[in-house]
Amino acid sequence: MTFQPLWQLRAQFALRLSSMYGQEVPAYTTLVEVSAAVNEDFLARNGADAQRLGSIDRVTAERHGAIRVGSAEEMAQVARVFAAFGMYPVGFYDLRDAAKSSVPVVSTAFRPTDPEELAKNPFRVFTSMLAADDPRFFDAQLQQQLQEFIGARTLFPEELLALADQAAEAGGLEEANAARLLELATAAFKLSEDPVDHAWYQKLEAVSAVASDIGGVSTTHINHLTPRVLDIDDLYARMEARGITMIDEIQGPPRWDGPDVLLRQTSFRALAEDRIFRFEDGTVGPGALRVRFGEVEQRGIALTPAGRDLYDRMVAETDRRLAAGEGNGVRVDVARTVWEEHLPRTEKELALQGLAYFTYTLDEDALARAGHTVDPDTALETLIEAGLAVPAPIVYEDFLPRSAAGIFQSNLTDEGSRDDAQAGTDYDITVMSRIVGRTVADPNDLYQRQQDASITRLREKLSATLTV
Ligand code: OOG
Ligand code: NI
Repeated sequence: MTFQPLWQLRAQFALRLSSMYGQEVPAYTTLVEVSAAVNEDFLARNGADAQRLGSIDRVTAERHGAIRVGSAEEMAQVARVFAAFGMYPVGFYDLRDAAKSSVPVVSTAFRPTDPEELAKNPFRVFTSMLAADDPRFFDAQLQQQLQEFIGARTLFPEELLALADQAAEAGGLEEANAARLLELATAAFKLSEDPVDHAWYQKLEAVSAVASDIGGVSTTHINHLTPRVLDIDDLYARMEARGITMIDEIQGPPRWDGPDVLLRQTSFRALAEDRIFRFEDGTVGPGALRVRFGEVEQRGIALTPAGRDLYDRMVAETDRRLAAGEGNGVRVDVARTVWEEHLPRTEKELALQGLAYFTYTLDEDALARAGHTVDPDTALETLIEAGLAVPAPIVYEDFLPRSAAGIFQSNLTDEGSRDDAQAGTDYDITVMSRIVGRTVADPNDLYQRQQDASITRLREKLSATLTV
């Protein structure tokens, strides 16, 4: 019997979910095929440079999933399941205020946090919890009904939770237990064939289609599973050429002639899926729901808080110019102009200005040319400028609230309803940590730690202070 460490369990979990979801949503399989072709062609065009933001093996296998749960209790349970795959909560996203329409959820993402673990398999799941206690969306009676409905269901059977705890504790499982864990964990995210209570579903849908997708059914399911591409513009064009209509624009940064930062995403609209309903007269019959969609992403360099401020200002500036009627209303064109005016054009410049995260390695040849030694008081900046310290980008492993809201929103046919005269309930990263039962990491701390570790190695090698 071979012992399966967490990363192997994670890699298999991602594969299992992918094949299950591909059977449920055939268009996803098309998306994966087109993504693979885009990546192969990109690699052929760009050679070794293509792999600066991750090896082709990692990128080809890379997925993020999105799931939605209904209560703090369910969130705590799903956190236990993900811990069995070495996936831990990172980042807090409040989509209630990020979206114009009614999106009553708060979210985190479960993912590996160590660079080596990310390199082995970076599977991550954006996980949203219904803010069922927020009176802007749900009145007292609906809150009560939601609590009862969600409280009465079991998303994750005891056997799954026990095996998950065992895996997390031991850092893996023996083969037979591993197989059982994978079977139960995958099944927990399968689209249910249970009849959907039509009246209840519609009642929630009037508030928000997201609320009905979460609280209107007896189980949870994968909402989408997202492959990563190295050229999202190429992907977009190829999908449209195949007759698959994508949302109007790619979310996040524009395509431009400089470093890609953060995350660019796009999706195709939710497709009608057959579901069984139980109607008010007691009859059971077929119907359809449109909640699951296909999404694809391209990842760029992680930004420091200073870089993120600049990004936010550039987004605001893009909004301002668009509102003023510039660029014929085409966001990406306006954004590209703003990017060209404000964002450094090279990774080296991003590094020197402290706008993005990098790991630094020593160029031994450059050191030899410099006489094998550097001044002990040298600043890191000087070494970067002289080409002795070579920055390698740290890829952004997280999400963008505005894009997430845009993705949610582009798939809602209805605005839903919300009463902004009411005060919303308070959620933040501390509250989320309490809910999931472990500290939700701040993504910047993780990137900073990785960058610092590389600088420490340089310091030791060069016996220099390398002030930053
Ligand atoms: C999650 C939407 C957010 C992303 O990639 O930003 C997301 C959802 O629809 O449940 O997945
Ligand atoms: Ni997504």
